Amino acid sequence: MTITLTAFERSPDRGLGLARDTRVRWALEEVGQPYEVRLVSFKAMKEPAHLALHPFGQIPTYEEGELALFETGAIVFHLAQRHPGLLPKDDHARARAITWMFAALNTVEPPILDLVNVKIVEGDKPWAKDRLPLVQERIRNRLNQLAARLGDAEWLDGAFSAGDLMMVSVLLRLRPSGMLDEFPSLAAYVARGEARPAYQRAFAAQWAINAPEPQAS
Ligand SMILES: N[C@@H](CCC(=O)N[C@@H](CS)C(=O)NCC(=O)O)C(=O)O
Repeated sequence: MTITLTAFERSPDRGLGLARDTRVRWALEEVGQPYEVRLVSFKAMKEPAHLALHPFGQIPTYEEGELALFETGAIVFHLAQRHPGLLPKDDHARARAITWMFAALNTVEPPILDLVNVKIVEGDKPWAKDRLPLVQERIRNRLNQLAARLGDAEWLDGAFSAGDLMMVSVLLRLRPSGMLDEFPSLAAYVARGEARPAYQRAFAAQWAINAPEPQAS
């Protein structure tokens, strides 16, 4: 059955791969499932046809026959349950890998998203400058805790899992700020994720759409 994702017609990150379709593409590549992509404009994302798939008018969405999903956590979890490669067989190890998926989305991603909010979305507000250090401090706390748990391990809990895929995807969003480099072990962890052939294929696929146009000289 054909799998179809939606993605930005033109990602605001100009090909950095930070839009959330990349993590779903990565999961699909890890489990070896082919997929198609339907590109949507910001306008189309807020129109009824897309809202029927995604109640919040966002990307990505996932369609597979009669099944339509939104939320990258749910989509990656669906893929990880259906195909080998992203979740361990052992019950406890599997539950821990799922825990890391939730931790990435629920505990680590929110303060990172706040950084984008305070710098860009709320950047012109009078209080934005005062709020920035607070947001950065929250991120540093989380990253210190995460780095302590990772230690010198390759992945968060044994073999690479959907938990790592989600955590690396979330941490990547910090790269433009330079904050990831303050945590060398996490920067190396992210680099290991990016080095995976499945990630490389996912990145290349979004780059083919989002790479900046060459400047006319
Ligand atoms: N929690 C959602 C977040 C989805 C999301 O924020 N998507 C962004 C692109 S990465 C989007 O569509 N932004 C445009 C908008 O919200 O209008 C998920 O993980 O799928």
